[in-house]
Amino acid sequence: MSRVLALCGGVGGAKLAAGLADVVPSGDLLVAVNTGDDFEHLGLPICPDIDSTLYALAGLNDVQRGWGRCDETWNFMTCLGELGGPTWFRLGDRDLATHVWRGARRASGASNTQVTQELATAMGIGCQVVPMSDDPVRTVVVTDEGPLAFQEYFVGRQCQPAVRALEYHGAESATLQPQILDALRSPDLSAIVICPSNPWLSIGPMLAMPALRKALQKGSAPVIAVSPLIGGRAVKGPTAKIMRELNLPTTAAGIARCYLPLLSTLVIDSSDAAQRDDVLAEGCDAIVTDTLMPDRAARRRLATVVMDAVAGD
Ligand code: FO1
Repeated sequence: MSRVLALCGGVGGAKLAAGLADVVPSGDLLVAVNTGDDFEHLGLPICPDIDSTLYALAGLNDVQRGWGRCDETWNFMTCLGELGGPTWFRLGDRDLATHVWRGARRASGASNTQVTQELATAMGIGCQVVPMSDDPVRTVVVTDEGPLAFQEYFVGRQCQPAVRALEYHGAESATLQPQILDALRSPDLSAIVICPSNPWLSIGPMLAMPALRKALQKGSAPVIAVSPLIGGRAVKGPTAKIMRELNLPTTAAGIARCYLPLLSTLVIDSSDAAQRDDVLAEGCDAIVTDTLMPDRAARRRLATVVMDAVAGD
């Protein structure tokens, strides 16, 4: 058996997780998901990255919008607005069922891990999907306008304030989800894949947990990351903007630096092929391939490249 641990958060990450689920036997794939974006809204526990990952793995995600469910309707939001309720954070009618059910299960004592697994099973997902921790970790974006809670920055302010720093409240004391720890200690672990998620917003909260950081430092298995940049830009989201604001080069080498010294290999896009030597100079291996994932075939192809790199290690 050869197990794979994927670290995932956000839309790009969820796409590669779906590709990996197509090429790795379901019992061998564990997808660990960022919970730094989680917050309570209208009395409901919202776990955006878990939901993006579950919807992508189940083929229920909205491809155009990038978040939430496909074939969505918005009657709840319309009525909420008519009642004077907050409409800045949109919950579609179909999506709402996930949050209400998660809230009900949590209120009856189920952990976030249990609920996530129940949701995954109900959606017909074969691989294991787990939150990075069952303890609360909250990403705070320190901006030129002061500290902002993650969703206030991301959705409320549309990522406009300039980022000065990121804080991951609770990460230092959060217990790493036990299945992740088991995978990291397993002699069968063949690779840790860092999906093409935002290094600061999606992967940063995970790496801020000492148990995960230490396990990666020990070299449990090769760490292979897929760069979220294509031609110096993110497909979606503020990765490049944040890199500029943090005075980092918006290049593949800049991404490699986020994960060094933990990183063995960085997969970069063909349009960034000229940056391969810069990545090698950072001290890790580099693989050049097409990293855009517009459809299932592309997701599966990229996942195959990643798994072939692992096998060839
Ligand atoms: N993103 C938005 O840009 N606007 C929204 O109104 C919004 C609502 C929303 C509801 C549920 C959910 O699971 C995700 C939602 N997202 C929304 C996406 C989410 O805030 C971000 O994509 C992630 O937190 C960043 O990875």
